[in-house]
Amino acid sequence: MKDKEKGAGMLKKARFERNPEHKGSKSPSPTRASSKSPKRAGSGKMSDSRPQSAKSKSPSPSRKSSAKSRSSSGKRGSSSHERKKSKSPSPSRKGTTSASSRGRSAGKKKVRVKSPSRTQSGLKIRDLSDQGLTAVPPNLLVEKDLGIVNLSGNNLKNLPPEITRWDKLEKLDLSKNYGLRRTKANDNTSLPQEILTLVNLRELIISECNLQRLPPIIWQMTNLQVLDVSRNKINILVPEVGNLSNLKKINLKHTNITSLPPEIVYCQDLEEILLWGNKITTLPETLPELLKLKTLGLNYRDFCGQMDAMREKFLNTGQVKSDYIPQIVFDLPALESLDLEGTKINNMPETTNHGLRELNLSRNFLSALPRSVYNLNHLTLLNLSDNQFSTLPDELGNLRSLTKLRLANNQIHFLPLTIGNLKNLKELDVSFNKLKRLPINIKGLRNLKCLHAEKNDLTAVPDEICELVELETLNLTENNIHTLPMRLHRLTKLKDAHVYDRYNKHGLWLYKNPLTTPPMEIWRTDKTEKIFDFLKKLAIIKTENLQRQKMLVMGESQCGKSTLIMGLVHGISLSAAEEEDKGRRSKQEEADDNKKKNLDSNSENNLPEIEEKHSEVMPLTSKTEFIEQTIWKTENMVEFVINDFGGDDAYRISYPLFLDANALVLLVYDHSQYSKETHQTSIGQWLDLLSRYTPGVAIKLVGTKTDLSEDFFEVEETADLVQELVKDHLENHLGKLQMQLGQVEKDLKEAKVDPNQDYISHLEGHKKKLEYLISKPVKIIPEVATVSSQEGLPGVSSLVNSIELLAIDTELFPHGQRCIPELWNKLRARLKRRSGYYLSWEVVEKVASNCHVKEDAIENALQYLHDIGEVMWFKNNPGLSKILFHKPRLLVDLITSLYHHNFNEFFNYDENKVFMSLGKFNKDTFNEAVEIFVKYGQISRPLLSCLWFTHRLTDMKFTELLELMPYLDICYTIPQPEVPIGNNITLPLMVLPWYNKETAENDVVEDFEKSPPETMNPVTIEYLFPLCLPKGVFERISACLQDHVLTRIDWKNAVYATLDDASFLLLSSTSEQGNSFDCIKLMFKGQSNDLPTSSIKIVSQVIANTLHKVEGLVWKIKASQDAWSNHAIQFQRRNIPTEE
Ligand SMILES: Nc1nc2c(ncn2[C@@H]2O[C@H](COP(=O)(O)OP(=O)(O)O)[C@@H](O)[C@H]2O)c(=O)[nH]1
Ligand SMILES: [Mg+2]
Repeated sequence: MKDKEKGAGMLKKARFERNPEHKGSKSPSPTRASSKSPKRAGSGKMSDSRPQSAKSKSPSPSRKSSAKSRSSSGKRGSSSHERKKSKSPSPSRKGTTSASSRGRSAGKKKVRVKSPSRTQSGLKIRDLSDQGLTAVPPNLLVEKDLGIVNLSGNNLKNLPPEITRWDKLEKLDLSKNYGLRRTKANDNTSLPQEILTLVNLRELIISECNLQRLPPIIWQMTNLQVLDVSRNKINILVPEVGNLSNLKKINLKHTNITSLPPEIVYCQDLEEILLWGNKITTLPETLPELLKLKTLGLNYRDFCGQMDAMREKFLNTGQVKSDYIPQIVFDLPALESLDLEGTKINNMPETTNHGLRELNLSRNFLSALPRSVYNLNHLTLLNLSDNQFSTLPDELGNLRSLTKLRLANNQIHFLPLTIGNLKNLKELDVSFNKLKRLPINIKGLRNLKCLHAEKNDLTAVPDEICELVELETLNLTENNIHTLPMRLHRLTKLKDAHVYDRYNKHGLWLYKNPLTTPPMEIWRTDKTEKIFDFLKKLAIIKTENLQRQKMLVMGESQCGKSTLIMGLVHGISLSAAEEEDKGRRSKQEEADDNKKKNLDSNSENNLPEIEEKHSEVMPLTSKTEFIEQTIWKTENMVEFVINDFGGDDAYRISYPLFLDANALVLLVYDHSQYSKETHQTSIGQWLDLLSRYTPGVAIKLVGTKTDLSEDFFEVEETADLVQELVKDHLENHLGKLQMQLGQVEKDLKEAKVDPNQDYISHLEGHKKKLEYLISKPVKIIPEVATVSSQEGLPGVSSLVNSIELLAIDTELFPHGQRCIPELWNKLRARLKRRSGYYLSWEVVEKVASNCHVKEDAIENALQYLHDIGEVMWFKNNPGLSKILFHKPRLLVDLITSLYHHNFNEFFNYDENKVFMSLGKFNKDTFNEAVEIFVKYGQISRPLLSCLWFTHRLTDMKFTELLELMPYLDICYTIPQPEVPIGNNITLPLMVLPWYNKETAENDVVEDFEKSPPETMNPVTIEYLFPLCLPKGVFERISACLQDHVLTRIDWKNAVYATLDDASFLLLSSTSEQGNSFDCIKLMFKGQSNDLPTSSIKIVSQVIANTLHKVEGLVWKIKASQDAWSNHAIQFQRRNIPTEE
């Protein structure tokens, strides 16, 4: 075995030296690369020079640079998806009967839940309510650390002096103890003097005790924050209440009082005064001085209670002004809710209730509001229903906090345009008005869930309503509407029609309209689906000039992509396909046999036309090779070319050629395998790939295999999780970009201190790129589709529906609907008729001119043909932009023949006669050639002929293809010696760096440093990738370097090579743990102390060009001042200088 390896090494050695004469023992041997070969290679003096390019320029003198290799670490924000549920127990509510739980307390014994025994601060809670006690139990009196004592519903006459022991008591409930009642004015025994020692007592409940006077001692309990004296007929609140300076809430409901003492304002902390159930006639003028008063619980209707019919009529017609609501109500600055419903007012004074959140003015005689209402910044609810408004001012749009706006039953003719500013609005009720149309600005109400517009004079529904994607209810009953907008189906949350939710109309309501589109049999339904389907079809049919669009189906291998496509295109389910497949397989075997027999007839001159497999059912049993292309026309005649990507790793390097930001991506994941843990492999890495290569691309997520799921809810839950994790993923990505932007801005500032133009330009370019990428995130189409390819294809038809709709969405795919000159179709047909693998630009121009397509239209025409998948044209790829792949299928085949997920099956010498007949291999030479290929990616000419045998190439075509391949950036070729030396069976002709399996260890760097001239430190340039380097980029750099180096040794992660005046080591390191950036390190050694500027220029230009091809990639270069100031580092995209 050892010997064999050595032999392979000997053979390979020759491949890396351009000058066969120098294949001396000191030259590098790639097989032994890991064992210090760079050193030896270095000692080989690298004197070999390529005969083709006699570059000889003495390196320019420059200071020796000592760029330290630094590695900066970047935080990769780990996103946590656990939603924190922090529900703190609220024992104080459960343990005692508070005023608010009145009414429930009757049944309390039956439903008594185990109350918590401690307060939040750890004090004891004692609930002795409804025990029939006549005195406080002695054992309670000796208890320490009591926090809450509930003695409600007993028959206590007083509290004993021993309560002083309850020194920590916070809350005391004495409600419903009728024995506490005292009639004599000076009888103070119910609450003893000792209660004043309870300095921690914050809350006292003494409601419903049948008191006629409150025990005066209460007014000395100045620490009280909550006082509930409701349901005692006290008739009057004494001025001493003003002593309670810490009071926050006072409950005075049903106490028979008619006013409040002015002294109440001394309770400056008051937030809540409850006065319901009293006949309040006046309020003290001082009330507005309560700056914290949020709630004034008042029955405002009392103020107009005595209105006679005559006066009411005058109010209604505006002949008199309503002025009986005390002005002070409108002057409470912190008031949160004001309910003046049905108070018969016809005007409202200016208000200074700046804290108002809810304002109910319904059922009055109002036709206008004071301006100050429109400045209520916190207002969330405004109810003006049942009034006399005929217009509303533009200022309505100032109320940006509004979530509910009720305008029903007025005389409104039109809504102000500013209504669109109410971005937070969830509910808008304009029913029973005189609206003829809804303003188009209504589209601004992005959060609207409910729109009531019944009983108006609407003659149409504006298209803009279709933007209100949160709508759940849209009531259009009794209007004059003939047609519904075609895009109404976008309102996906508008699911029901003509149903009730409790007593409210819910969903879409259309009764009592002269509707013709859709017709009655369609719109009379309780699910909007039928209506929407009708409208969608209509929309698609009415879309003119809809062109074929490209769809990329991506996702992990075996997640169900190809099966899904079968369902989409042919409506075939898995089991049906398996049946069909069986039949086909036997036919296929037959055909294969025939093929093998015909093998020797590969000397034909003409390239065979390989038919594109349009719409042909693909075999199921075989895994998808690199890419399958299928043309699909939906029932509604929306046409796609589907690119089904083989998910296998082997194909990753060639993906970029087929990714397309103009296409719709179906990102497929296996629903049954999906979890938070598998997110990265099943979805995350694909999002990363797409963000890198096609910023801004539209992505629809599709979960397959839902049949393997237990129930429907699980499917929904998983889809929700997907949505959440994807959102996090993209936010995380954006966060990283923003962090980088911050960093580069900082770097720029620092760089300007000691300016170096090249470095600054590099940073500026970096900054621009980051800004561009931040502005162009991939677009995730809302709603994850979930499908199964089992019987009945559940979910597939709705996926088809949504794909069709995406295709006609001009915002997403503006190019999908364009007018195409007839000539372009002619051009297409003529181009397709040409033979060969690709067409040169001259041929393209000739064909175009024959079809009368003008020169300046060629590019547009080609772009169009590229978009619809008829040709492949890499407009932005400098090497390929002047080549046209007029038959994409052939390009796919070409790549597939080199990158295969299952070469083991193909490389079977005994089964596959091609190796013997075409490759002239014997078993040993074959094994050797294969081993070199799968280990180092080196392919010899005979092996390549075998891989390409299905193409039946002539020598000329073979050479032509060989010349083409390097332009695809996936491989490089090696010139063959003019005089064949020995056995060329293993002599490499082409190298595919992707296959190289040998990793360079750390010692290559040491070796490089020690290599001669030993006294010199290498110049180091680092490329840092804060967003990780996609797979395959390093390999592409490796391939592209070939044109510029003299000798080289390759590893999987490194290239060591020589140029005229220097040698370099290129090393890629990826950070698996994510605690530092991916990095490509470039180390140079010149022959003297001078900076090897020209070599650095060449190599850094190759790197820059390759990196620039990845649109979404960002990188930062770290290098010494020296390198920057000599303009050595190339960082912009350029054509590589061939001659210095
Ligand atoms: N149960 C179930 N199996 C499926 C479904 N779709 C695909 N499969 C199976 O999943 C495997 C991979 O499918 P395939 O379409 O080749 O995956 P691809 O690699 O993503 O193209 C095959 O064995 C299919 O039979 C599905 O909806 N339900
Ligand atoms: Mg597949």
